[in-house]
Amino acid sequence: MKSFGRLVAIVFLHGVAAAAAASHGTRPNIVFILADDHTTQAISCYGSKLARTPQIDRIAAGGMRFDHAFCTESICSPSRAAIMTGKYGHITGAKGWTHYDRVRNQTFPEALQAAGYHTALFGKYHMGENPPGFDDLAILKGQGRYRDPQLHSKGGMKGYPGHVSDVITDLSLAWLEKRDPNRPFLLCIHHKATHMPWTPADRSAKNFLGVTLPEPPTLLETSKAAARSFTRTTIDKLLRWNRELAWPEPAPGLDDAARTRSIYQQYLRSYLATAQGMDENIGRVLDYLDREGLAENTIVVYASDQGFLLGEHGWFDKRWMLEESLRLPFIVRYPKLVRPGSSSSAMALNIDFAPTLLDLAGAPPLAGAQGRSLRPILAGATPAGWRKEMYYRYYPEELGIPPQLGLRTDRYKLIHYDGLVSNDDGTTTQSTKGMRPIDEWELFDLKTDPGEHVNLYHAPAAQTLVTELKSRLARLRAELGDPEATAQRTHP
Ligand SMILES: [Ca+2]
Repeated sequence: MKSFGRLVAIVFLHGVAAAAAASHGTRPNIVFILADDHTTQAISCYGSKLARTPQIDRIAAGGMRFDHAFCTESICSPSRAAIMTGKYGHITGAKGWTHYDRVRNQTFPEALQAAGYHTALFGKYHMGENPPGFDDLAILKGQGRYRDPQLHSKGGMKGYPGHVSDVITDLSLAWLEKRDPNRPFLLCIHHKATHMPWTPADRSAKNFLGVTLPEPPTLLETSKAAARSFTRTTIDKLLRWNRELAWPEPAPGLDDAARTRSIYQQYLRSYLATAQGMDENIGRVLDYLDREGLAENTIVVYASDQGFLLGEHGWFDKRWMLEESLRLPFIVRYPKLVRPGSSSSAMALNIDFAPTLLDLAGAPPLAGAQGRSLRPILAGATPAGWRKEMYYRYYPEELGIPPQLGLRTDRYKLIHYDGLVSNDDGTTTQSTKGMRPIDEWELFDLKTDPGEHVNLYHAPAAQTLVTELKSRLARLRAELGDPEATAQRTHP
């Protein structure tokens, strides 16, 4: 009967914890789960045919799925800066690989900490070490690594044996156990998954052995646009990272198409298995909230810093303003406010996350935040006049992808590729030779051409529309305070 005594003790202790949890009034706890490069095409509640993500689906089943959530600036650091500050990179300084100005830009964790929240972050930050706003933290060194990661905490750098998704979750659950029960909490769980080099735990990799994934119809597409023609994000180029990926080489003698198909299968198996391990770990956190009676008064957010191309247009990567990479998964569960199993087609941006969470927590808004609180949408009523367009920037030239900016409306997308691009096929991601100027536009009608295949920019019938969209782009850019008329030109 030893276990009976233990059970009584557990029930008692849980009762104490539940009572203490209720003592901070009605202010909600927040679990903010941020994935890296996890895209909606790989998430089953978004209709994926590639894989099941039962735990992410569980968040959606209990809350609201946003079907038109977008990032304002792709790649890890600037999107994370936008998420933390609620502002664009041209305001915070987080353009490309530069970090946001911490002195001039408060983050939502800082605001919540100041409002009395107990705060912690475990996992990837990628904007320097020791960010303000967290009572406790353990941050991956740089990008972090999948196996036996090192994390920087207030006690210094420390190595942790195991797979990074498990380690980050172990640290998060241990923190929940020892948190201050008299205060509401903010727990940021920032996964490394599913960033390259996709390295699943062995248990996850086994589940995809011998699995053949469906191909996107555009896997073998070759682009005619000059701005796209220098990219090194074609599927066959993934093998340049094979020192880290350690994938088997495609069989000798394959033609180009068969070789691309073979690499695509290896890519998807690795990516999806890495996601599966993260999904399992998300389930451990949801189980904890259920077990401790915390689920009712805890906002659970699942998001990624941007989407990713999974072979569409023949590519991997995230920098393009195309739908697969511009769109990010964004799901919010909050039983006290949000109808379970609901979805919204309202346009939500990563800069909305901070204003939303502060609003829901009853904390003051961030000064100068450019995003808006999604609270009314979460409550089931999209305000009249809610945004129908968004502004996108991508600054650095990398992987043969030119700087770009653009406008996405509820129907159209206008992209301006403007800057230098390299056709260097070297082995580094930062190219310094073979630079050439690009100044090219694309216009897509997302209603008639959701796959973004037909560039209407030069079509005579589209010229009135082009003029109107350029005007809207200029107006939005001015409203957001972006001083650059076009992407920064560094060439003569
Ligand atoms: Ca990312």
